Amino acid sequence: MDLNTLVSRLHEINAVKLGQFKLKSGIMSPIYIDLRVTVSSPALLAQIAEMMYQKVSSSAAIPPLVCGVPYTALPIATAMSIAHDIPMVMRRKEAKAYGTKQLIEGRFKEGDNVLVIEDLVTSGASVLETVRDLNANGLVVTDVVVLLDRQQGARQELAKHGLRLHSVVTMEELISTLTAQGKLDGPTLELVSAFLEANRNVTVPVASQIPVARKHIAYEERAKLATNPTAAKLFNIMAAKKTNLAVAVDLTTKQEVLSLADSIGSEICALKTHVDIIDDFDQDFVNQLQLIATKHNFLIFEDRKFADIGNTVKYQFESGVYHISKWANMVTIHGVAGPAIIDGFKDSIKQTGAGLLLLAQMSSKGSLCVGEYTNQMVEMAKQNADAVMGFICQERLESMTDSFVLMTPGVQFNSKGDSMGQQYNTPDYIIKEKGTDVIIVGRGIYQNSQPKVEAIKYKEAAWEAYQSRLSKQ
Ligand code: 5BU
Repeated sequence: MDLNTLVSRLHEINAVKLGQFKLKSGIMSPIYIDLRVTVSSPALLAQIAEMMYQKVSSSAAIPPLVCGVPYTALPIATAMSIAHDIPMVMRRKEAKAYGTKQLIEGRFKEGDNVLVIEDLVTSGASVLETVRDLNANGLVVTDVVVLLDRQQGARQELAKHGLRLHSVVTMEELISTLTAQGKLDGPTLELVSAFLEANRNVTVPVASQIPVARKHIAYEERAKLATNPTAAKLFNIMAAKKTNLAVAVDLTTKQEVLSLADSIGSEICALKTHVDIIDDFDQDFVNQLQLIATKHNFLIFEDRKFADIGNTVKYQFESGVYHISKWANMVTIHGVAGPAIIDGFKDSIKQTGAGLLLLAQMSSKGSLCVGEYTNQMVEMAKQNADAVMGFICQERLESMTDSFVLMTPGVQFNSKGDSMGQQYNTPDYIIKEKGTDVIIVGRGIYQNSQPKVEAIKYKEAAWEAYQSRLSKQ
C-alpha cells in the first residue's frame, strides 16, 4: 500500500479527527489521529503492520522479538508477529497484582533485542515507559517503529536513549497528503499548519525517564536512608543478626506465643502478632513479650490492619483492651480511608517512634490491593515518610524508595497455598526475584514439629537470597 492510499483509508475510517484535542503531553492540538479504530478494519490493520515492517527492514536488521506499546499498538504488533513469524513479548501496563504475574509476558532471554512498536509518537514518553520495563527485564531495545511521527520531539528524545525511530509517515506528510486529496483546506488547514510549525520538534517534558538500573544496597546502608526511626532500627537489627526473617505467630494462647517467641527469638528480626486472636490476652502477656524481645533483640509487629477514619483509629491504636500504641514497634494499616488515616497515629508515634506499614499488596488470591491502589499507597507513604516505615507488599516496585522496608507474607517452602486463598512463594523467589527485604513466615514455622530448626532454615534461605541479590550487580 502506498502513502496516498494509507492516508485515504485512515481518513475513511475516521482515524483522522479535526477539532481541539488535548494530547497525553498536555499540548492542545487541532488534529488528532486515533489509530484505535483500526481494530475494526482488519485488512487495513494488517497492511499497516506490513508497512511498518518494511520500513524497519529497509534500514535495520529486524530484531528477533517484537513488543507493542500498550494498548493501541498491541494488535499492530500481533499482526506483524503473525505475518512474519516473529515471537512477541507483552508488557503489562498495570502494577502487578502479586508474585506470580510477570511484568513482561512471553518467552525471552536476557540480552534479547526487541523491536518496539507504537502507533504514533508525540514526545516519546509512552515508548520510553515500555523500553524502561523491557530493559529492567534484561531485554535490549535499539529500534522503535511507529506508523506516525507527530514530529514533536520524540525522535530527539528517543535518540538520547540510544533508540532509532522509524516512522512510516510524518505529520507533515500526512497533512500535505490530506491537503492534496482535498480533505483539508481553508481555516482548518491554516490552524493545523500553524500548530505543526509552532510545535515542530519542541521537546516536551517526558514524564517517565528511563531510570538508571536501581542497585540493591545493603541493609546497614538502608538504615542510614530511613526517615522513620523504627525502619532504621529494623534494618540495623537485620544487619547485626544477619536475619531478614519475621515470624507470624498466629497461636491463640499466651503461653504458646511466648514460648515460641523465646525459642525462635535469636533467629528473627521481628515477631508478628494478631493480639485479637489470643484467648487469654492480658498486660502480663505484653510485659513478658517485651522482655523476650529485648533479650533477643527483635521488634514487635502487631498486624492490626487499621482501616477506619483518623479519629477512630486513634482510639483503636491507643485504647481498648490492647493499648497497641504502648507496646507495638510497628503496625499495619490499609489505605482505603485515604491518607488522613495516618493522622490518627501521629500523636502517639511522635512519642514512641513506632512505624506504620502500609498494605500496598496482599498475598491472598483475588486481592484488590493492586494497580492504582498500590501506586497510591506508595504516594501516601512518601507524603508521610516520618510515620511510615515501609510496605507489606509482594514485590519491590520502582516507585518504592530505599528508605522504606518491604515486608512480604505468603512465604513457605513446600506449599503453594491453603484452602482459604493464601498464596505462597519461596524465600529465594521473594528476596532475590521480587526484591523485597523481609519474609514473613507463619504456619511454615509454628506448625512445624521443630519450629526452631525450621526457622533457621527459613532464615538461612532468605539471607542467602539477599546476599546473592547484592553480589549479582
Ligand atoms: P502464614 O501462616 O504464613 O500463611 O501466615 C501469614 C501471616 O501473614 C498471617 O498472620 C496473615 O494474617 C498475614 N498476612 C498475609 O498472610 N498476607 C497478607 O497479605 C497480609 C498479612 Br497484609
